[in-house]
Amino acid sequence: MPATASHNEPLDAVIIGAGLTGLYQLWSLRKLGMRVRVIDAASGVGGTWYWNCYPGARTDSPSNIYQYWFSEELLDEWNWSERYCGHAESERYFNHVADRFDLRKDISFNTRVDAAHWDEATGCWNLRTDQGETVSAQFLITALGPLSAPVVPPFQGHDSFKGRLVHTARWPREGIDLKGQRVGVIGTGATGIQVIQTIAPEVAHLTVFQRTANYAVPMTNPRYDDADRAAIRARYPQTREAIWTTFVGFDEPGETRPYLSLPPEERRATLERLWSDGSLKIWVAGFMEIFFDPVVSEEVSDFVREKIRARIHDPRVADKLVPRDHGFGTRRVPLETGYFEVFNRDNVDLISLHESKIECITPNGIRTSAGEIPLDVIILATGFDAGTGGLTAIDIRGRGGVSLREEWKKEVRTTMGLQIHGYPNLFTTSAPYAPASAFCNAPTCLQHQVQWITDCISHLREHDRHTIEPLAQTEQRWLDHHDELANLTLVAKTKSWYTGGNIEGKHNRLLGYIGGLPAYREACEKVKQQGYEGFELA
Ligand code: NA7
Repeated sequence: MPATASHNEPLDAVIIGAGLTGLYQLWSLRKLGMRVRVIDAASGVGGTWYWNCYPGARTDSPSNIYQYWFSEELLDEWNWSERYCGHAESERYFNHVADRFDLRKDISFNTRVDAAHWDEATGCWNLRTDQGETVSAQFLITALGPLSAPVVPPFQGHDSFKGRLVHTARWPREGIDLKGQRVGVIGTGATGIQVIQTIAPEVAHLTVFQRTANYAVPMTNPRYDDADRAAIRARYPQTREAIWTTFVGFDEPGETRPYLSLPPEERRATLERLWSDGSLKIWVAGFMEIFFDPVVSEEVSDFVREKIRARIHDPRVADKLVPRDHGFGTRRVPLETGYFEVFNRDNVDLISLHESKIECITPNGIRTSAGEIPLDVIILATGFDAGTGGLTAIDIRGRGGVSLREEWKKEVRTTMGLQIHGYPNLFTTSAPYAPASAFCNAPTCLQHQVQWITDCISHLREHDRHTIEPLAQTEQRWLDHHDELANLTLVAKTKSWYTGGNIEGKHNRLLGYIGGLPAYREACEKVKQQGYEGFELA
C-alpha cells in the first residue's frame, strides 16, 4: 500500500503501532491468512524502544523474559548481551524480528492515525491518517503500548527557553551532546533515574527537580558470555512455563511464607536475599503483603529506606531522597545503577519541589520560588498519560458516532482491557484494566493479549460472524471485579501513573488489573471456552 494512497477495498485488519505488540499481532494475523496493515508514526519498528532513546534507557525486566516466544528459531538465534539490555539492543532485537519474518512490507511508517470511525453500514473501521490516506478494515487493533503519550507539564514560559528543552520520550535519534552543559532534569521516576545516573558524570552541572522521592533497587547487570547464554537457553522451556504462572509475568515464583509469621531475623534475612539479587524480585516476587498490609508495607519500606540512606553522604540530601509519603512497591519501582551516589557529586544539586516550587521556565533556565537556575538544557522526564493517552489522541468513534475521547473524560471503561462496549471489532492491547497496562512484564502480558485477540478473530471467521463486542453488563461486571480487588490494595490509594494521579483531572481508577496474570488469563480463557458468552457476536 503506497503511503499516500486511499483504499476502497477494506483490509481484514489494521494494527496501530509497530512495537512489541504490533509486530507479533501482524505475524499472528498473517498466519490466519488475513490481509493486515500496521500503521506507525515512527520511522522504524520498536515502539517504546524506538522513541525512548534517551541516555541510559534500559529494560528493568531481564532480557531472557523480555522477548517473544512464538518462534524457536528466533529463540535459538538471538543472543542477549547482558541481563538487562539497553535501549539500542532492544531496538536491534525488534528490527531483527521485523526482518526475520519479513514484516516491514505490511507496515506504513511515518504515518499517524488521526481518526478511526466505526461504519455501521459496512461493518468496518474507517481510518484517516495524517498523510491524507483513508483506510478501511474489519478489525482495528490498537498496539499503542501503555506508555506512549508523553506528558509535558504546562509550565509557564515553556516556549521562551533559549536553550534546548526535550521530553525523554521524544529524544532526538541523533542524540544531544550534553558534555559541559548545565542541565536540569524534571522528574525522578524510572526514566528520570536512568537519565540522571547516566549523564551526571559528563555534564558541567546537573540540577534535579524532584517532586516525589522514589524507592529504587540496585541493578546487578552482568554481561553474558556464550556459556551464560547456553545456560539461559537450556532453561527456556521452564522459563516459558514460569512466566505464565507468576503474578506479574516474571519467571520467579513469589515468596509464599506470610511475612508476619516469620521471626524478625528471618524477615530481615529474606529481604537481604531478595535485595541482593539486584533485580525487581524484592518487589514482584517478595512479600505480597506490601501491596495491602500497612504494617508489612512500613517494615519493608523501612528496610529499603535504610539501604538508600546508607549511600548518601549528606543527611539533609538523604532526607529529601528517602521516600516517606508512600510504601515501597505501591508505585513503579525502578532499578538503578549508582543513582543515589549521584547526589554525593559536587556537580549535582537536588531541588525538592516540596521545598521550592517551579514557578516558570525563563529564557535562561527555571525559576523556582527560591530563585532562578541557569540552564542550557531542560530534560522533561515527566512521564506519560498511561494506558489511555495513546487511545484518546486518536478520534475514535464507535456505534452512533460516540467519541471514546469524550466518554473517557467521564469514565474510562473496558472489558478486560481488550474490548469496549459500543466499539465493535476494536481490540485494545495494553488498555486499562488488564495486567498488561501496568502490573506485568510487558512482553508476557502483551503476547497473551495478542494470542487472545487472534483466537477471537479466528473464532469469528470459523463461525462466519462479522463482529464482536462486549455487552454492557459484561463490561460492568469486569469493572466491579477490578474495583473490588483494587480497593483492597495500597497501590490504589497511592498517587501515581498507576492510578491516573499524575494527570490533572484524569478519571482515577487503578489502571492495571491487580488480580495477577494467572487469574486474568483464566478469566480470558473462560470467555473463550464459553464461546464468548457475554459478548455479542453478529
Ligand atoms: P513517571 O514514573 O510518571 O515519572 C514522572 C516523574 O516526573 C515523576 O517524578 C513525577 O513526579 C515528575 N513530574 C511529573 N509532572 C511534574 C511536574 N509538573 N512538576 C514536577 N515533576 C513532575 O514516568 P517515567 O517516564 O519515569 O516512567 C514511566 C514508566 O516507564 C515507568 O514506570 C516504567 O514502567 C517505564 P510525581 O512522582 O508525579 O510527583
